[in-house]
Amino acid sequence: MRTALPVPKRCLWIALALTIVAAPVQAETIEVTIDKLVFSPASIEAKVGDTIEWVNKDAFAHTATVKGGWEVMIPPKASASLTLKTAEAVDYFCRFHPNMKGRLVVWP
Ligand SMILES: [Cu+2]
Repeated sequence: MRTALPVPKRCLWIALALTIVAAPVQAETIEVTIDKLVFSPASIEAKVGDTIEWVNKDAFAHTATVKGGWEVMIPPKASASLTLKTAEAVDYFCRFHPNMKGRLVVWP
């Protein structure tokens, strides 16, 4: 009966190193543009630790507001960001223009 050839230890270390390099756990910044009273994209998915950046191209202020939750004020012609700390699925809106709606799903 034959036995499997032993894999040299060095190969295992190289394989391990490649795995670490190939799959970095890295926070991302996800951009949401606000233009003419519309969040774009309207629906986004992210992970805990990621940052959402809202870029307001309009000449007036908006907010990203979650009822009973967080609120981010986005000044005119400026941007504002929020780093996600909780896994949740929420609908948000602008408190000044309630027809402006967005959805955010945050994965753990
Ligand atoms: Cu608004």
